[in-house]
Amino acid sequence: MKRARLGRLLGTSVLGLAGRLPLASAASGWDELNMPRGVTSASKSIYALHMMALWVCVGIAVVVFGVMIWSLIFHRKSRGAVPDVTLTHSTKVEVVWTAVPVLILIGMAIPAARLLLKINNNTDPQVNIRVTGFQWGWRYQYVGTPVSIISKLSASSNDASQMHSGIRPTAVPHYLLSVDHQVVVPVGEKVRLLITSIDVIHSWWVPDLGVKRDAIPGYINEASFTIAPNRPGIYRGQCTELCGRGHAYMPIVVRAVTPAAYQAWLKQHSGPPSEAAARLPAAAVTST
Ligand SMILES: [Cu+2]
Repeated sequence: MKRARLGRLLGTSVLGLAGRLPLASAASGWDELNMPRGVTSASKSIYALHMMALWVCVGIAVVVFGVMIWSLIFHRKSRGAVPDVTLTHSTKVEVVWTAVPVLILIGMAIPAARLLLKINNNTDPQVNIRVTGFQWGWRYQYVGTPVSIISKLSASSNDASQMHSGIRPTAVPHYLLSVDHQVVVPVGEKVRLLITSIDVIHSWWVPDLGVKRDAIPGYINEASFTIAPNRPGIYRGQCTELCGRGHAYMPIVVRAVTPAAYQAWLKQHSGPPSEAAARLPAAAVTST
């Protein structure tokens, strides 16, 4: 009885946690427990590599635990098994158990290295965006245009996060994963991000895009992605470098739109930079 209750409790907790995974996208069932497939060719390749490594691990586990369990059952002392004290060294066995793991590792390293080269190819972008992390938000400057936006936690999430606000966070849509100004990008075009920071180390992470790159003061890190033309939508992420007390309050929201809608959006926002954008460093220090 007790065991059944414990099982139910664990099941409920695990499923409850999975259901609440903040960045779980439209996945359902078992997919919620897995990493997202994403909407870029890089994210799909990362997912495929992850699944390949998973199944290799499952295969190894089945063989290793299979032999262990079989030995425990059929070669136990109570069945009359006696330890082999004569076998102290076997060159053949040592060669096999060294060569097999090496071959498995090489087999996994080759596609992993290929994919690393592919996802780090930042050449020939069609859109360049300079991303600057600050405590606590992100500034996006569209290179070659006057468009510059500051993206901070949405008012609804901010209000609910205040102590004694009386607002239940679960009642707020996309709590801590919504912003006041979303970064807009076109689908089907290669977007290159030039990522840096003005204070401490942050990290720009949007799982559905397959992008996670540190924002380091004094350095410019590059990352790029191309969202599949048939996947316009909203993609959410977070800062993933512990960056201070407001670390949990600097989400990222990417709105992917058609190239025509993107051009229209650019035109609409091509006025002089807002006052907030102009005084970013001071605002960054005082904002929460
Ligand atoms: Cu941060």
